[in-house]
Amino acid sequence: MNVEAYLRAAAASREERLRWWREARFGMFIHWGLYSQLGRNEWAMNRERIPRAEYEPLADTWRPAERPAREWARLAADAGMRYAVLTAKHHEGFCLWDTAQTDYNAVRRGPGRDLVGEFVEACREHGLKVGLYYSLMDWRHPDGVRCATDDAARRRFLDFTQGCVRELCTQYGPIDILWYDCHWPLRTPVQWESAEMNAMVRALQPGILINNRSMLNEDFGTPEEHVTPAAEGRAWEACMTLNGSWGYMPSAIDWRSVREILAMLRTAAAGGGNLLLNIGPRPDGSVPDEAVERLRTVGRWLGRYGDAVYGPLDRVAGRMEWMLTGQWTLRGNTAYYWVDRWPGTTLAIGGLQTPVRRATLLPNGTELIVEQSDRRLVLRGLPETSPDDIAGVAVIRLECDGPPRQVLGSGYETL
Ligand code: FHN
Repeated sequence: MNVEAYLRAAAASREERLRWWREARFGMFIHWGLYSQLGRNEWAMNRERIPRAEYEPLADTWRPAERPAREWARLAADAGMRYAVLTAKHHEGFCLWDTAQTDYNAVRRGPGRDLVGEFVEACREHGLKVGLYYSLMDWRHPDGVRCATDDAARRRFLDFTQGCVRELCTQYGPIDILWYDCHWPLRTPVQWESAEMNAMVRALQPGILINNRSMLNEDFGTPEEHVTPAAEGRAWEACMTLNGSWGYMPSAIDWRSVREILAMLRTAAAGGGNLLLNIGPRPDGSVPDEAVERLRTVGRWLGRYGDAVYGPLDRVAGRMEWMLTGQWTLRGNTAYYWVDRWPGTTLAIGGLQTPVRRATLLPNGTELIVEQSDRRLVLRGLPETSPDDIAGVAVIRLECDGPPRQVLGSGYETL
């Protein structure tokens, strides 16, 4: 395999393949598996050292409700999410599709159904792009550990892995995202045959996006539980939980607020990245109320202010300064100021170098009075209190005479 040729070819088509994804901005992550029945996070088997004989009967007791993926897809669409990624196989090794690689799968065991197929169908019914998560690490496969020290075991495990990935790329029509996870116990992409495997994937799914967790950078980076922009030009997607647990865990009660979710979304939008926000459905597939409430509220907010989030945006870093009343997203000659601390009837912004032609309040475009000197912009005619009754995060659109630029120096000069 000519790995350099593979990497060059993948790079050549990358921006075109990424176009829809960059503009989509926001996706749903779904962690659902045998572990959901325990309700103690997807790592319970490992952290509690649950014996295999005690864990595997979960494969026969699991009885998901009728097509819960439709509820997820509808919720994702209501939340303003444009794509969804389902754990087709997590570390526990249970496959949610009808794989020929192992009988430890949702068709042959308890569910008696192709849960991946139901997910793909539901996504398409709701206009969502389809992502499949695949854990390279496998706690159940007999070669899942010894593959690191035994060549024959590694060959068998790679054949299993590549067999699973091939099925996911051939059994469900167009797949938009392949989301690998956890490369333990192998230590290099050569050991994983990552280039060979991903070349197979791209041959089967020419438009697919592959994340960076098969030990090759591929199409996008995946900061986890923090929203940290990658270097300019590098696509990235922050994957985040709503309550600190990926898999269902009712005792994880520290739910992120809508305002925290909007702050994550803004940081992603301002940094040229995406947000993949997770739900951990109950074993029957239903979604915890806390998640439903938050996601529907975020969707209502995006229905009003989505212009500041979706589509091609410019990076804020290096162009705008931090402020006390709000934060920025940018597109061309337009700046969106997300006001999460409402200042009252007047808003002042220092250091804006670009002339502002027009300032309006989204979503209805209420005109604001613009007073601008070379040192500060003052907007008057604002309502006394925040006009956003959803999350108290209003957005002011500044239409400028050029790409917006704000300079406040070291921060110590004032007058
Ligand atoms: O161990 C997994 C974890 O369970 C979860 O799936 C996250 C999601 O990105 N990935 C791994 C931890 O990095």
